[in-house]
Amino acid sequence: MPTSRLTEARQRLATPAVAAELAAGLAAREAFISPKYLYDALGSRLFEAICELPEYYPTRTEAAIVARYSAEIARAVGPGATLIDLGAGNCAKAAALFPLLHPAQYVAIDIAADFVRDAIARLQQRFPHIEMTALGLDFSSKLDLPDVVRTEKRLFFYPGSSIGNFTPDEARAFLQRLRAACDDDGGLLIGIDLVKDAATLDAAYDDDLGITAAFNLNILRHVNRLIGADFDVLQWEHRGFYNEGESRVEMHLEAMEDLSVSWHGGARDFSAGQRIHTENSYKYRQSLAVGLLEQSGFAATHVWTDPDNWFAFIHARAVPR
Ligand code: AVJ
Repeated sequence: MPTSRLTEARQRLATPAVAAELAAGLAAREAFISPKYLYDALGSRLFEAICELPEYYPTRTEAAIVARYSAEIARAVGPGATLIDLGAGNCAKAAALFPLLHPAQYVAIDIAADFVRDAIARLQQRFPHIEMTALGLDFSSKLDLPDVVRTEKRLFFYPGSSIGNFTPDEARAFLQRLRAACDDDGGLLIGIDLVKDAATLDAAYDDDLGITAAFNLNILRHVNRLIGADFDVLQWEHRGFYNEGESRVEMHLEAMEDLSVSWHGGARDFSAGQRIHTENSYKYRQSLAVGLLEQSGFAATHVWTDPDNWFAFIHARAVPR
């Protein structure tokens, strides 16, 4: 298939902006790589596998909340929404909502463009009557929705506690951009992971099979392709743990020996034990989660949780301007 090989080739090298962002992170005193680079084709599949792990409670806990309160959720949202899925991945979570929400249009956005396009192609077969669009976009710093996206009843769908990748300040700014991107009839369906005991969190982000470790390490191979770096994954070790003081899980990659890495336009030495910070996953108290929405121009209409209070699924409506 010449077309897909072309697409693959085109996506091997980063745009200048992406290359600059990655190089700046690698050169920083405390090196970091943005978690959005976890999601190349393999990373997206590894994340799907994480969602099946017994240790990784968020996906199944959220799914159980949605299943249990589906009628209430449907009533809160109402039919005919323009359902805009932020970080749609395989689109499975949104697809579970279709029979309840009866959206007029489904817009699936993901930084992994080919992955989400394939998912939409399959989903359109199952739901031929719903208008669907796949958009390969990085929406983390700005949200430019093309004209194909209906403006009526925009409902942003942001499940899985992806909001946790932002600091609370960034999360507010992001939610404010969502508010600005919908009319007064707009809304938000969001999943937010709640604070819980450290042992549960540690296990969820450092599972026994090593799937999360593979997911984290794979970011290095993605960076190798994007900027011609020469990371050797065998020289690095996954770290995933709860930082209670910061109310967040952190993922890092730790150098197991003294080593050096080079990439197009730069190089750096790492000493044994030095880390690259790859992800934060903030955990909220329920009241703070609701506060975050209120500070961003939304009002929570319902907060649904599981019996253990591990996860919150929230419907919020836009506060009229
Ligand atoms: C997709 C950002 C919600 O933070 O739990 C899973 C990503 N990282 N295991 C999360 C992730 C490690 C996930 N989010």
